[in-house]
Order: sequence, then C-alpha cells, then structure tokens
Amino acid sequence: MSRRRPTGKLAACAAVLALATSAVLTAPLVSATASPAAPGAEQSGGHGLRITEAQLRSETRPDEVRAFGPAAAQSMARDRIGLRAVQTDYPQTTRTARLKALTESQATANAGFDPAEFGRFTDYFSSPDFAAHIALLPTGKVLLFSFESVEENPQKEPAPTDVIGRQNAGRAYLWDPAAGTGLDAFKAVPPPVVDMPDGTNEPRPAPFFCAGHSYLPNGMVGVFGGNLGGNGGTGAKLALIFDPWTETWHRQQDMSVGRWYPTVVTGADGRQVIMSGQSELGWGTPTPVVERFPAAGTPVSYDPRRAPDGVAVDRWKTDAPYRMDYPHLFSLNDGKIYGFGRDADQQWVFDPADESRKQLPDRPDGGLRNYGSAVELPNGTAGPDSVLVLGGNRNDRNTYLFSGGKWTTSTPRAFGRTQDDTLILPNGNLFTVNGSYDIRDYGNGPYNPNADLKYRQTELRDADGHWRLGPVQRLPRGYHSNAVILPDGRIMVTGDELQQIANNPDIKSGLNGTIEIYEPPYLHQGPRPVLTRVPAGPVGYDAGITVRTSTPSQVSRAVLVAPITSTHAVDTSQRHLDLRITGRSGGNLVLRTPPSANAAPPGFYMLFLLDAKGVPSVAKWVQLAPGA
Ligand SMILES: [Cu+2]
Repeated sequence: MSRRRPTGKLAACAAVLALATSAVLTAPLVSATASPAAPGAEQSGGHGLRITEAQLRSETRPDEVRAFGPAAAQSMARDRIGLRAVQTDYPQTTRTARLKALTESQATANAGFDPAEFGRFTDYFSSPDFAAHIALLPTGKVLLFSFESVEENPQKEPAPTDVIGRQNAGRAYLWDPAAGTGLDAFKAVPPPVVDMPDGTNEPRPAPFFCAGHSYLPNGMVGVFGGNLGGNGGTGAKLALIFDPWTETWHRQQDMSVGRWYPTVVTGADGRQVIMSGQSELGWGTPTPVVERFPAAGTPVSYDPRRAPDGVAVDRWKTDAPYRMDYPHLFSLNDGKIYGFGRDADQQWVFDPADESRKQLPDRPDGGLRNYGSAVELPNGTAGPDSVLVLGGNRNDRNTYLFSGGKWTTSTPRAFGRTQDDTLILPNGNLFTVNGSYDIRDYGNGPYNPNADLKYRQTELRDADGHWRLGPVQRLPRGYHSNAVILPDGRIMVTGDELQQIANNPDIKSGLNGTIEIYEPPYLHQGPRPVLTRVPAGPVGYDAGITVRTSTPSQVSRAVLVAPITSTHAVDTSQRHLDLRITGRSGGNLVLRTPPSANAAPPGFYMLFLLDAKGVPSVAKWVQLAPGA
C-alpha cells in the first residue's frame, strides 16, 4: 500500500515513501530510519541548513506522533523544515557556482593526500546518463542505464516513478574507457520499445530502472523488473538481456510477478535467482516469489555468440518473504545463496539444489539498514565463505561479518553512512566510495543538494582490516550512485541523478550525468607487472592454464576479480579469488583455475597479475565454464 506524506510536496519518490512506511512499521527499531533527534544523531552538516532540536520539536505535530509514532512524525517534521529551505527556483547560475565550490573544496581537501598511500582522483567528465545502474562488460566497455528524467530542479523528484505512460521510460548508454572521456566515447543502446500493461497503449523504451541484475555465464547482463508506474513505484514484469558482444538488448518472457527493487544473483549452476521487489500492485507489496532464469530444463547460456531470446523463468518451491526490497544476495563457496535482508531478523540461506530456505542468526545491530553495501570477502583460492555488511545506517559506523554461520561485529569505519558502495580491489583490500545521510538527503534535509561534505570522503580497508579515510570525490553521491573497477585498475565513480542535476554546468546540453575516475594507491607505487596473453576460449575448473607475462620476475600473485554490476548499493557479482601459480618457465606461468563453480560461478573474470607489494597488471578477461 502506498501512503502519501502529509506535506503532499514530496511526490513521486518511491524511496521516500519507502522510508515513511518502514518508519511506521518499525518505529521501535531506532536505526537507519530513526528519528534524527535520537541521541548522537548527526544533525548538522557544517554546510548549509542545520536543523536544531528546538526547530524539530516545534515542527513535530502531535497528531502525526499519535498516528505514525514519534520516529515517523519527526522524520516528517524534518522533511517540512528541509523543503521550506529549498522551495525556490534552481537557476543555471546556482548549478555552475555549486560545481565550482565543490571543485575547489575537493582540490583543497585532497592536497594533503599522498597518492602512493591514498590514491587520487583524476578525471571528471560529462556523461549522457545518470547511471543509476551500471555493469562492467567483458568487452571493457561499461553499460550505464537509468530513466528519462521528468525534472530539472534537483529539489524535486527527477525519476518518473509515479508517471504512467510514455514518460515512464528507460535509457541506456555504453561508455568505452579506451575511447577517452569525450562525447564520442559514449554510444546509445536504448532498451527495447515495449507496450507496458498500464492501459495507456504508449510504447516507449522499456522502463527498466530500479530493476535488479547480474551476469549470465556468457558475459551478458540479465535485467529483471522495472517500473510499471504509479503507486510510489510499481513492479514491472520485464526480463531483458544485454548482449555486450553485439551491443543489443533481447527481451525474454515476462516474469510471473512485477518487481520494483528486486535483487538478482547468479548461482554456481549459472542460473540467475530473482528475489524480492515491490509487486505489480505497487509500493508496500514486496513479492515473496522466487524466480529463476532460465527455467529448469532450459539450457544455461555459456556461448557468448548466442543471446537468449524469449526464454522463460520458472518459480522456486520456497519463497523469500523479505519485508524490505533489495536484499543483499551472494552465492558462497558451498554453492548456496545467502540472503542478507535489510531487516536484522531476515537473514536466510537458500539451497538451489532443493529450492529450500533456512533461517540464519539475526544481524547483531538489531535494526533496519537503509541500503548500504555488502561484499563477499576474499578467501584465497577457495572462493568466498564470508560476507561483510557495511553502512546502511548513518548512526552506526560498525561493519558486520557473517562467517561460519555466525555474526560478529567487525572493524568500524570513520562514521556511519547510507547509500555507500564498497569495492574489492585486485590486492584484496576494500574501498568505500559514495554515501549520504539518507535517501536523497545529504545531511540537510531531503531534496536539498547542500551536502555534509564528509560523505564525499572515500575510505580504504587494509589487509589487517583497519579503515582509514582517503581523498574526497568531487560530487556528493548517495542514492542511485555506483562505482566499478575497470580492467586497468582504475575506479569509475558515477550516479546520483539529484547531485548530477544540481551540479550540471549546462543543464540544456543533454548531458546530465558525470563520471569521476579514482586511481588507487597501487597505481602510484612503481612499475606494474605486465600480463600479455591468456587463453582465448573458455577454461574449465581445477585445471592448469598457461598465461604469458613480459615481467616474470615481478609476478608473485595471480587473482581473478569478477566484474561489477550494481545499483542501490547492491552488487551480488563482486568476487575475488587467488589462483595458485603451479609452474614458471620464462614468460610462461601455469595457473590453477578455481576448484569448482561453487568457488567461482561460471562467467567472465578479470585476471590480474600482482607483484609482491600488490601492484596489479592491467587485467585480461578469462571465461570460466564447466567442462571447458
Ligand atoms: Cu531506485
């Protein structure tokens, strides 16, 4: 059920409605959606609007406290204060001045960081897409997709979430890093034109934003769900596959239920498992139905030359009754799917072999996470058997480790943040980028682009598990932000349409996104090993493969890193494995591939060679496939 906010001003954003609803449902769980007046809450940004406790008290309405509970009522009060501060036009001069201020403060903040120790931000350039969704492709290009914006004022909801008909449309682009940072490095790859079952008979590029996605074993990207329109976000039944080799989309048979904010994970059997998402009935009706692509009995696609077309999903026997959407799903090295719900008590393990579900212990924070990231931790050559859950609560800086069937509280980051992205670097260290105070809130009220600039700070976790703050990105990027590791070891940071609109140097240019590039410390630590050749075709499991290097004395480690496809701080694909070096002769290295598909599900991986300090080569792609 959709429930509108009393102000009536915050139209459209499913996410804001989501928060309001969850606050009502879980008011006693003071956590991510909790009252900003809670002790220790971060009230002020240090930039722009500050909301004082006194202001909050006088704005909180007793009737709302009675109807919705104190947490939700205070959240509504906070919204009203924030909206009052930003109800103005948003001229180009403001965008230009804002970007200039962020550019200058970034330069000042980063002057003290030694690149060899902390890395550095380099390029910043315009992109034709918001990149609410992202996927690194095995061609080296990056797929960006989102929606056609319905707003140029960042103080209003930009997504066509509540639009029914033609304007509720998707869009997609490719960026080719090898072609540079200019306009000609991008190519439009619009999704198929579809006639959505919304009664309008207005065909338009598929509204596949806020869907879920993961890779097929042949390097293609499967995208499931999207927005039918209305009701604060209503699930579409769309199933689409992007073929990176021909750069074309392929429509599959619809799912049995609509899904808005689902999660998709690729299992050891090469099939995609689809869970959660708000159904075709609208916001507040998350589906418990678990679906699988392709359906059992339909062959899995290992061949990059053959894209599935019109293939059906089928339904698992068990359900996945997540109350909150976008759960974090991972296929660990026992071949099971671990599903970490945003609610502390919705942690489950699913067995694809018998389509069953078992309860796992509650996450120790006991609360509700407002997105935030999660990664499968590297585990040598064996493939991941543990997961680190981070962020998702601005008042909680802890990280939570799930390992051996148990939770422990792990090393904290510098401060709590939501909407963050955490990446596994080729050397096995972690890197957090992006983040905010709340959904479309950077510390100064919803839909106020004035940001607490601390959320721009990156954070790095060393091999010993300790975190330290790193350089700052140019834009604050929270909701709908993304980041991927490129095969050359650099990191691409993008997303968050609100900030991209708020800082656009020319809003009429048609380029309403931006991309930033970060170079991790390892790119500033001397010469890199060089990987010159890998096997051309697919390689099997637990097999010896020969690769070539022109710097054999510089190679001490070989690792596979799975490409990233992510959205809403959910990335089910990321994975890091060591490959044993079993032989050396001149420039030839013999590597042992992962022991099984449980350790590394079939698909395309980046192979990096590392030196003793952890400096990686430029990667080359290797396809793992059973029986190859
Ligand atoms: Cu979304």
